[in-house]
Amino acid sequence: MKKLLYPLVFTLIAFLFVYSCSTDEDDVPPPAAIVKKYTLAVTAGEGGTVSSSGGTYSQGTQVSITATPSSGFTFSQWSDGSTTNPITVTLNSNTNLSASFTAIINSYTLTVTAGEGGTVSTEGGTYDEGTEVTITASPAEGYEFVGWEGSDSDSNSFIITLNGNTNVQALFQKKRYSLIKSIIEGEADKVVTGFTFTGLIPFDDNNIFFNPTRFFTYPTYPMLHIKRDSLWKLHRVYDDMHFQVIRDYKKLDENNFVVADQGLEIGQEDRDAIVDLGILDMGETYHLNFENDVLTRNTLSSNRGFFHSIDAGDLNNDSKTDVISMYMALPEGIEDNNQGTKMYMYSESSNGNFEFTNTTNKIETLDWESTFSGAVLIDEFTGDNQLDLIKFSYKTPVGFETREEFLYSYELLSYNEESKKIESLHRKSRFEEYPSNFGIAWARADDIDIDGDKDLILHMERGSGIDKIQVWKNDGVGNFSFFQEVFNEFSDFNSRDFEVFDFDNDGDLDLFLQPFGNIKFPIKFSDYIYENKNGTFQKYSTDFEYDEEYINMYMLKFMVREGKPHFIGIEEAPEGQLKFYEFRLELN
Ligand SMILES: [Ca+2]
Ligand SMILES: [Ca+2]
Ligand SMILES: [Ca+2]
Ligand SMILES: [Ca+2]
Repeated sequence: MKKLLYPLVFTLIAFLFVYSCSTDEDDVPPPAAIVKKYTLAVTAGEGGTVSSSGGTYSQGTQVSITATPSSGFTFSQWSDGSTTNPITVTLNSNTNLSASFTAIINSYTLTVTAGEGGTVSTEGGTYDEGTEVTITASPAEGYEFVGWEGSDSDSNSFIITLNGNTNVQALFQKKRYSLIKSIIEGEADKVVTGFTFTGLIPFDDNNIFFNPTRFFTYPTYPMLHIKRDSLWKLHRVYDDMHFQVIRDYKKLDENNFVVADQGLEIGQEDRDAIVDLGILDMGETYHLNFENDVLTRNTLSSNRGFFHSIDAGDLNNDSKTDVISMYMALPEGIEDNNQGTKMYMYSESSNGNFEFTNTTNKIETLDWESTFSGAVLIDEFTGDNQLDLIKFSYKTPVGFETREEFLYSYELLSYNEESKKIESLHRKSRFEEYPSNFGIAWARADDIDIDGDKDLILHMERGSGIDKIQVWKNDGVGNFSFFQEVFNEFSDFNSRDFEVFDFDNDGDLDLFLQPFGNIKFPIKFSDYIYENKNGTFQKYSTDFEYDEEYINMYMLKFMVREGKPHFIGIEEAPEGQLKFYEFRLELN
């Protein structure tokens, strides 16, 4: 108890002492009041800044803060609800203050129109800045969407974000192609794939003859009649009419045509350097008649051989059609009279009866008969209105010896009234630009440069899929010189045969190189068309392609239907089935 009492007593005495002193000195001021401090924190929301981020201030201090909006924004309000700017804050407590800003919304006009040939999903309207509007263009029947005026989008449907007044127009054009797909079911032993590309004969608007026999491979297959109603349909299989390999054909009139059937490839069953004599199965020259929906066949040649090229015309001015069928050589040891290249001639017995007899004796025997030739052509080349005949030389094939002086040449023949024979007018050899070890295998004549004489387009081959297509120009009397190489071994697709047609409707003939063998998809038609520009062929300048549904296309064959260019495409399909595609081109 004693110990607790002492501090209390001491404190009491001290208090009395202090109190007595105060009462003795009246002017001493009271102790100063303690000044309070507060913090101010100022922040800016998105879209602006504030003049101060705050700090620590004495109680009652007034602080002025300015909120400054960024470009595209306005000041909205302070976090205390005030819209005064600048704002003055009196610090009587710790204070947080935030400025908020609002984006300025502009409104813009969108105008959407459709060019000829289609419609658009919206006409547009007035929208706040930044609004996203989806626009879709829809082509009318027979038209296709090609792009937008006012937008880089190449899709027919795209989203536009409005950041200004905007005009867009959907552009359409007449469709460059229309497609008819026909799936033809055939019996497995009548229809094969991997067929040759030369066995399809587009006979007329509604009839195609197709022999799907393969190169080098047994068995042979019958001729198929493929007929078009609204689709192409397998109309008839000619089981009694097989071909070895149709190499070339020539239409004589609306009912008659002749074909060169080469047989299997010079005994080269396996394409090595050794001629496989044992499997030789040679072809013939045939005349075919198609009347009353029935195809009939007559054999013109009397000896089976490697008939490789055919053409027809009245060569000796007697009004009876003459057919020249060119026969490539057989190796020694087969039949003596079948060796060497020979041209056979078959002539009508009377005008227009299409009954042919062998008239080969009307052709002068050439001193280079024993050399190889790959193609013949009949047309008027010399400016005398009398048909001429050209025989083109071929390279030296495997297993043969050829006289050098007859390589890389052509021979032009014409009818001689005195001798009554079709005689050589001249031979031209050794073209500088005639590439060594290439042979001419296919030829067509047309006036490429519109100067009144027929020029030549030539396919030449080295074998193993190495091909060239060259143009030779006529000097007016049948002397040809190299002009242009249109296609060569460096081109990135396979082509051997070609057709001419005025694709761009400007009066000159353009070129379609018929591609075959795993044609690239999408199918870029423009890769295969060469426009005639004042006599020079140039790749077609406007890209257009088929990309809708994958097709493993094997070949595209040109045909004119109803006056328009068409491509007949055949797809690689399971055995026993053919898929026919008809592309009608609209290039004007
Ligand atoms: Ca004749
Ligand atoms: Ca002539
Ligand atoms: Ca010409
Ligand atoms: Ca043209």
